[in-house]
Amino acid sequence: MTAHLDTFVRDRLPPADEWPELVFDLPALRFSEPCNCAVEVLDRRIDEGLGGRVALLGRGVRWTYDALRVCSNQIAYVLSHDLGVVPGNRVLLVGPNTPMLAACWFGIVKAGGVVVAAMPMLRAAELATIVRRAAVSHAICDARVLGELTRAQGDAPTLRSITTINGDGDDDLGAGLAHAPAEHAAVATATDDPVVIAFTSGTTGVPKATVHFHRDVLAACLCWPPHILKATCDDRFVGSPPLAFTFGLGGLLLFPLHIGASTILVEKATPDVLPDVVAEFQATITVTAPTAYRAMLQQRGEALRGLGLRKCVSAGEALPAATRLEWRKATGIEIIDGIGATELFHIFISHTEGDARPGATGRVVPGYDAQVVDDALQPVPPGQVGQLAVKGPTGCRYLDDPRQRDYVRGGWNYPGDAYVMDADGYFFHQGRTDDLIVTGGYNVAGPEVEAVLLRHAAVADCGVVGLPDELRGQVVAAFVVVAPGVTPCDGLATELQRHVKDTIAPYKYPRRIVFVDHLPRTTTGKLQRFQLRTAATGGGAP
Ligand code: 3UK
Repeated sequence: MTAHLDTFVRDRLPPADEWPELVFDLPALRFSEPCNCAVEVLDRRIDEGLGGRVALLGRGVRWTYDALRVCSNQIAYVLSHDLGVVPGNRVLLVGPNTPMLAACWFGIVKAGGVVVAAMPMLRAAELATIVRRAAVSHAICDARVLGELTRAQGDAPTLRSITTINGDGDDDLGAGLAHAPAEHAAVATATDDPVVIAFTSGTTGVPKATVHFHRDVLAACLCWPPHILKATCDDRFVGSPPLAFTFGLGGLLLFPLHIGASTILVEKATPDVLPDVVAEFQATITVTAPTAYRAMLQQRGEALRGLGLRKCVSAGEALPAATRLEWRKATGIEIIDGIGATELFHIFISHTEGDARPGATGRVVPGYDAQVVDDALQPVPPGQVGQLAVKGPTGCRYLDDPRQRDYVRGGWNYPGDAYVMDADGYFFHQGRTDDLIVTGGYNVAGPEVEAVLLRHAAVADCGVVGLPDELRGQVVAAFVVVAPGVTPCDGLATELQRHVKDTIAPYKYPRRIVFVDHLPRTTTGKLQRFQLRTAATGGGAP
């Protein structure tokens, strides 16, 4: 069965033999038809009697579950009745994290639409690419993005309607909501009707469009959150990832609401202001990237302890042991690390606070299965480096893309990460397989060297990559941001090299050290190692 009248996405899913094997072993992962995940995540809380509790907080906003449900019903009504959205249509959603953006997510899903969320800082050309790839018909954008999106429309003929939010014009959604009824039935979608198209955050190459179904969203809510995060309905979530990134969509919207907790959605949650936002809204759980935890430590130090935080989640890239240790020293909190991927929707290897091992991402999350394999895709024994393979209730389905056959092989998903698993089942990240440094015949994992450098007091942040070298094939090069008050000089470079040689095998030491003001990162906090490589080989400043 399907509720989609527009079957564009369903028609462009990969052929069945290219899908990952899907595993639904956890008893909680039995879904009945029909299934609209907006109803399951949001409306069910009202059925459970939580309607009067606070769902969303933001600047000047405090919405209960009841209020959010009504608002999302009204948005669904306006989309279906006024704007002509038909189940299966793709609806672009662009804007900074705000309560209204979140309400629109639920409204689109209730209208049977497929949400195509995009980061608000994208420019017209990038927005046009997304609109064309997903054949988007309708867009809801923050009023401040309207100019850019209107420019994109010229290059993206499928886009026939743009509605703004958080604006004050007549064409703003706010005007339409005034006449919309509070009650409006959600479209009775199927468990396997597509509901989200997430574009990969793109540390390399051309973005890929990953399709997730209603049941995938619910599976994500039922695996990592209850088994690892273990938040309660009294928690208040806050953090930096945009809702356009599945890390943010899950961590800052779906997971809190699925358990009746509150989430704080603010436009600016960069590390310089995040501690203030935590204090202002009395947040108990932070969701952000390792680089943000490091920056907060640099800027606030011991003052972080007074914030009243209970849990801290890190994902997006490897959490170095030094950052984990420093954060615990400053706050008393053991960070929960977890690796997730857009293709798998959310986190599949992680650990509880009591189960943390410095330098390890954790163990496989209940509901998932993971192994480390060699080039022939055969499992390697513990202690040996190989490629990470994973499967579970969610998995990779690219929209009409031959790269499906690279990501999924033999039923397993291959996120592109090198890992070592120890005898206890802990997974240690060794870098991206495309980032592994080979120097003089030795394999060096950039993140390992980064972790060592970060233990030095003069280092605020760093990125380690391989640069081409006639003699060694590649040399290990470290791009270093020094701590406040430290002056970069040759003496410091020598000192850092010695520090690495004293701590790990000397062949891993960075033969080249480049001091930089900042590192190139994606908006989701991921270090763009390819930028460091191209900059250093003549492509301009990183
Ligand atoms: C890297 C990590 C080591 C890794 C994401 C949580 O990052 C997310 O999705 P993306 O598609 O990137 C996936 C890739 O990022 N990575 C992410 N987390 C970690 N490496 N340790 C980590 N803890 O290379 C992975 O293949 O942007 C993260 C939840 C949802 C997500 N989409």
